[in-house]
Amino acid sequence: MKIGRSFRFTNALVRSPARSIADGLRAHGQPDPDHKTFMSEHDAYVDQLRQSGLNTTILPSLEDYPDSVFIEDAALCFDGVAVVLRPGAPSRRGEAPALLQPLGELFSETHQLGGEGFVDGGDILLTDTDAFIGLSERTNRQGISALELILARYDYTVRVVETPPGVLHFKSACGLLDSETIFATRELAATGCFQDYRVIVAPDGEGPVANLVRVNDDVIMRSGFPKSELLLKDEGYSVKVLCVGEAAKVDGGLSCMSLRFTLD
Ligand code: CIR
Repeated sequence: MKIGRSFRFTNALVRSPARSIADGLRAHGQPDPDHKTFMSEHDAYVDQLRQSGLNTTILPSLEDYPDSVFIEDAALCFDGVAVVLRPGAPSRRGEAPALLQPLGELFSETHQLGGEGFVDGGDILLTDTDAFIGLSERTNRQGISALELILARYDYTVRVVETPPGVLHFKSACGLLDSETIFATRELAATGCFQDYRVIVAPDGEGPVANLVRVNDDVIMRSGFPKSELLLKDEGYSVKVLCVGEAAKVDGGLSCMSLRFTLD
């Protein structure tokens, strides 16, 4: 096992937002995202990944799949290995087969989730040693068992956890800060699921910021959450702030718009 494998990366894969993003799934009837504004926020996101040291490949948009910009839900990547998942939402199932070719070109080892179960990448938090996988409306036990068979080969201990009620994905409520530290909402931290880790709790009222990403030396977080920004800067992290307001209208955050990984 390599220390830092959970946040030291060389590459990222993103998918350009489709014009159909206005039809993206959302839980609470938020307004439609505007494609042009989404594009400019996405450009800034890609710029930041590149500034954080990632060789970033942009895949073309998929108009038939409004939510396909949220590429992280359709695959899991680590250490030169790609696993094509099976998203839980029926309208998103086709996003996974669409990744087979691009991932096959980049990775020497690719797997497809076996069986009939479902897993969304947004429900998987990888640390250097553990794969926390949240049961959610998108991820079920059958899917987790199939993924466990694959992950066991790569030195990950699978920890099945509960996504808090009303939260879309497990990682909507947490993000990795470093090999020992996780940032989490108060509600998720209180479950005790991260007992072997140092947990920094998101300030009250700033729950949505928990879905941050650590990329090499930087922690990338959503704008508009000043208490969290200050807290993480005080903890010594190099914080980069991005606006993802259009993604948020369809329940998207920061982690879900990229797959981050290391290629030799
Ligand atoms: C969905 O409901 O599937 C999309 N509108 C948003 C997915 C965001 N993905 C994530 O948090 N991992």
